[in-house]
Amino acid sequence: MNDSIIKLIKLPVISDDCKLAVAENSKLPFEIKRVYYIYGNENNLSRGFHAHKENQQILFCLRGSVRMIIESAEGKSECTLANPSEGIFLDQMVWHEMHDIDESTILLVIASHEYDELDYIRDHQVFIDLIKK
Ligand code: T46
Repeated sequence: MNDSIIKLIKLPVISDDCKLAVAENSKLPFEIKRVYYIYGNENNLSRGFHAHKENQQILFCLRGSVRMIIESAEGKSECTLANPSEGIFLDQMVWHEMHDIDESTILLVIASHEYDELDYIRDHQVFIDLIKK
């Protein structure tokens, strides 16, 4: 395990009678081109199991929790996200898996690129070969 590969990004939170977390381009490691969210995981299936060649992302768990497994050229680690204002930075060439997601979990992802299936590395052995180069 190499916990230093987990890069958490804390959003500023304004607290009054509720909490308001803000993500602004100028304070992020990339410019936001796409936002998507994942919810309604009725069968508690794990997701991810890929890396991106170019796309960079920050994943937030807005409701519930998610156990993230992360692997990069620097090693492998895992963490659990449960704070809506704290996201995990998924840089280029970071293998990621999302586990222990239940039906009520909501994941929000902000991304540096629009969707492109050609940007995905979905074969773990191909990923390992690329990061060893
Ligand atoms: C990621 C993790 C954190 C689209 O058509 N447009 C989109 O913007 C996205 C994100 C997905 N799709 C299609 C591609 C597949 O046919 O939706 C289907 C499910 O995608 P996938 O199996 O990649 O879903 P996850 O939850 O495993 O991964 C998603 C993102 O795809 C991925 O980029 O990093 O969340």
